[in-house]
Amino acid sequence: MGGGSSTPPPQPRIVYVDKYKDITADKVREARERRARELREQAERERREIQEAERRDEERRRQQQQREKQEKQREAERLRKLQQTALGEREKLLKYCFGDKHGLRSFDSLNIRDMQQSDRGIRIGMFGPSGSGKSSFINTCERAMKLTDKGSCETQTSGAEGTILVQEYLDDIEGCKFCLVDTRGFFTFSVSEFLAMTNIVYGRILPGEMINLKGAKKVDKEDSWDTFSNWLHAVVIVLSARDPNLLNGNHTTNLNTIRAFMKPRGIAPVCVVTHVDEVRDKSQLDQIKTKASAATGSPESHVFFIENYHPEHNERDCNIELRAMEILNSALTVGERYVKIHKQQQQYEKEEKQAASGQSKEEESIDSLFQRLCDTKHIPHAKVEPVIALLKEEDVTTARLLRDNWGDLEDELPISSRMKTYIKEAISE
Ligand SMILES: Nc1nc2c(ncn2[C@@H]2O[C@H](COP(=O)(O)OP(=O)(O)OP(=O)(O)O)[C@@H](O)[C@H]2O)c(=O)[nH]1
Ligand SMILES: [Mg+2]
Repeated sequence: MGGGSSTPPPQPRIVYVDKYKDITADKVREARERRARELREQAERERREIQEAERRDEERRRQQQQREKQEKQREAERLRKLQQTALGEREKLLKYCFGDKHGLRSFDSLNIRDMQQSDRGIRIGMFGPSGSGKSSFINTCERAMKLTDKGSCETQTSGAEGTILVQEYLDDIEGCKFCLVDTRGFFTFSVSEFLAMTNIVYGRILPGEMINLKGAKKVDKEDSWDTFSNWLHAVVIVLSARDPNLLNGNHTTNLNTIRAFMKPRGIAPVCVVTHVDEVRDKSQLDQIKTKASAATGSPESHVFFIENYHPEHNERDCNIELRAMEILNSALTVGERYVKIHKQQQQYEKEEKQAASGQSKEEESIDSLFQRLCDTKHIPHAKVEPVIALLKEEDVTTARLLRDNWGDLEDELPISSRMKTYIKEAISE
């Protein structure tokens, strides 16, 4: 092969690059400064973020406090309004006069002077099984009406079975035109207890009187107090929400006789169900209401739940008091209606009698007036004969003359004050 001199292959050229050749001291400084600036900016950002988070926390706390404060203010305002409402209701009840509920116009043609002049006004009786909370309910009403922290009615009494005690409450409030009548000791719903109840309804038992059902002390008709203003005008049946007899329906049978007694007479009872605080499952309340209504014959609108004041419950609770006053108002409403029904029945009877005898009221003779009195009040005629004789001697021969001269005659007549009340009632009818 020609030549033979061959050129050696080119050696790879190695170029050394000094990658730091551009790094001047300035650039290093710049880079450091940039880095420092970045770090500073990051620190600043983080600081701001922390500050912002703190500010947000603070804002949240402030808003929470604000909300709590507003909630407290709202609560205080709600309480103040409740207290005002309770005070207003109390004032209204203290000023209550007979006829306020239905309006006096609805009594236009009826003689209601006895109710208007009575100190006690509408008498509201409490009935119900022993321990149901009658006395506690009276205490709750007393505390609401008298603004005291304790009622005067004795509760949880261990009254012996077979005796019933009747006591009046709220009659001591000056000018109060209704009172509550407590009955203590109903246990068995027996015939004797039913009779005792009717005696209480017709005012044949004086407040403070103890009835012994076993007959040791029978109600003496002569001692009775049975003018209409002393009857019960409203009945409240108190049942306990924890009473098994209410829940299993036994009370519907137990109270049969009482319902049968009240309905035709126009007595519509109000039902109060106590111990509602002890009903844990509140969804049971509807069922309890239905059962209480069936047992008492009260429409469901007249069945009220209440958690009574307990003797150790010293703080006032406007909700409890408002409920108690709502019940009182309901009792006054049914009471007025009962008075109206009773007076109308009386009036119809009188008109029928007058029509039958062909007499007009103004012409009624003294003999006929006293006969009527003896019939309605079960007075032996012999008792009134001396009075009739005396009146005839004075030429008082008609009911009208007796009425016109009553002021002069009243003190002269040789009769008891109870009889005088009867006569006064009869001539003013
Ligand atoms: N938790 C609670 N206890 C009540 C309530 N009402 C009454 N009590 C308690 O039940 C018990 C009986 O109440 P009273 O008021 O004495 O019952 P009463 O119907 O008057 O009973 P008698 O006079 O025996 O016929 C007492 O211990 C009361 O404190 C209520 O609504 N809730
Ligand atoms: Mg009692």
